[in-house]
Amino acid sequence: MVNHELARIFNEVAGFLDARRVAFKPFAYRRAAMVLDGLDEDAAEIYSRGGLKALEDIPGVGQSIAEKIEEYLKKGKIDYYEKLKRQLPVDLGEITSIQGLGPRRAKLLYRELGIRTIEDLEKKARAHKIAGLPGFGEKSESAILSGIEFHKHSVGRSLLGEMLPYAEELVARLKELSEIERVDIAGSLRRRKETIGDIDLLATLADGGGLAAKRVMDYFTSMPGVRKIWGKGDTKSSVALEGGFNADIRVLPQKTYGAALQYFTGSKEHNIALRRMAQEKNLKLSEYGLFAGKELVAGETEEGVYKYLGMQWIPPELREDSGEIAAALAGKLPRIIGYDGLRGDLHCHSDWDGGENSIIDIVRAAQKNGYSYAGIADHTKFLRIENGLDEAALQKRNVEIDKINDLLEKEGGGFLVLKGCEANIMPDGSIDIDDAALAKLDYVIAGVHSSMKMDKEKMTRRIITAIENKNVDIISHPTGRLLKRRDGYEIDFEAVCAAAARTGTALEVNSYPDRLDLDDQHIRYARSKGVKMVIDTDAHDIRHLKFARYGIAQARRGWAEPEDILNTLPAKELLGKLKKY
Ligand code: DGT
Ligand code: CA
Ligand code: CA
Repeated sequence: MVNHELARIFNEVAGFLDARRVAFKPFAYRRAAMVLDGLDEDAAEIYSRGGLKALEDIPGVGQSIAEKIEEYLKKGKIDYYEKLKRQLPVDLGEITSIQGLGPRRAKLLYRELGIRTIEDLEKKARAHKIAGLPGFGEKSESAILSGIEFHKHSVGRSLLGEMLPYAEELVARLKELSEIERVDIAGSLRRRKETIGDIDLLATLADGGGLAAKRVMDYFTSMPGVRKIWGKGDTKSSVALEGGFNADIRVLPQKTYGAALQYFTGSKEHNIALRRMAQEKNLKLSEYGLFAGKELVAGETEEGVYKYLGMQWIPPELREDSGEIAAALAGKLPRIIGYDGLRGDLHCHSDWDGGENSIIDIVRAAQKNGYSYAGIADHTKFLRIENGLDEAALQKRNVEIDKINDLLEKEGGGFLVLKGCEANIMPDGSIDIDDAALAKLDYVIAGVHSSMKMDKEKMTRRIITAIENKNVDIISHPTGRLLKRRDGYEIDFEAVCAAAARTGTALEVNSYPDRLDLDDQHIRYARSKGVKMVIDTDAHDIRHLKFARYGIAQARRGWAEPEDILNTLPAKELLGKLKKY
């Protein structure tokens, strides 16, 4: 997919334009980047299908951006972007990934101190050169240093939501090869970790033979999108792909494929614990199989390996050596929620608050997804930049929802649009919109969207005050973290869960790829305290509805069962569980 690379370029173009204080255009580029990132079809395919006109049909892509896409497809680069880069030769994407540094400040840092990269930035910050610059200070200098620390931990890892679609595409391409019998995603990606180091693929061949394996290696290392070959062997190769991802493939014998799949799925910690357990039973477990002495006793299937060890098969999402082995031995693994377990999404933003799609479009997409309800949770008035709705606008929107529900009823029923909102939790814990307006809704989500740098005690009190509000049913993205960008705000999560359990307030598992908030640990803790959760997507575009699988993955990693997740219920029962009812 070139979409990813184009999105990266357009985001960077937006940054360069921001740095020059150009109005409006940055917004257009960012929007195009967002749309391209969510697109199912490769821009190269769209272009070959219908040329420039077809590119212009992509929402958010006008003539000028379409021409740049065309230029990229033809020449592999975009002159306009190259020119902007020459004028401000700074690794903008990297520097602005540091919390608190926008394009304009990056430009200032370049002009004043010649900072081009994160290394330059770190040097100058350590030498106390930044605190004295206009608009900076001691505080922002130390914030930059802690931002750099954070960046160091997350660099090199990609979001599950970026990596999984990419890996699935590789799998689909490999499946087209006649030599290949079976191909699987292994590693952290199969375990659906929230960030991924590299893509690990495993394959078996239709009929052994070294020549067939060689053909797979040739194919893999010369696929479109391969930027660099790290290694190419007879049965194993490793490449770097556009977008900065690395991928490995291993071709393995059928007879022990299950043992290899088990081994290369990991986690390393799970494997080590499992191997130790096998040893205690006088068995030897490795990627080559499970052996009693010299005899291979299991290995063709993964199920067979776990079974021979006297335990339940463990879903990959649980393989982190955090109690799953003991549970599987006792036959007591949780019956975790399935990927088809949701009946609706409660966190969709419509065009009423500047989202991409109308309510009826959201309904159609949700129906296509197999859902029986969609909850419209538009922003409320405090968030002016997101077109937050005030009381009157919310009321108008409710009237439209009523009309749509009438229409759906006439179509035969079976689908319900729910009236919600995503209100703002103000620093004192109050909600930015009148109680009377909230009371008219089916449910209320509330979240923190401002003043995030509060101390732990204050932030905890802020959120608990919202939880105690009788109109608030769900807390969105409860910890506020953004993967690879910022840690969550400081909260006493135990106290938040205690308040949620006491009041019957649900916590959200936000499926948006850079949020995944709550995370697995929080989910596991919350369910142990009887806190109910909802998995939703925070969709600002109907394409985002498919993000639900990332939230579900997170819930599975948190050992959540269907009973823990309220939107596994039909609409009526769901509403019955929310505290307003
Ligand atoms: P990543 O790529 O950093 O997100 O994490 P993984 O888990 O995909 O790790 P990776 O790609 O280094 O290795 C893939 C799997 O191979 C890993 O999950 C378990 C297995 N593995 C790798 N190294 C070792 C090892 O030293 N011991 C054991 N037991 N297993 C290993
Ligand atoms: Ca990996
Ligand atoms: Ca690997």
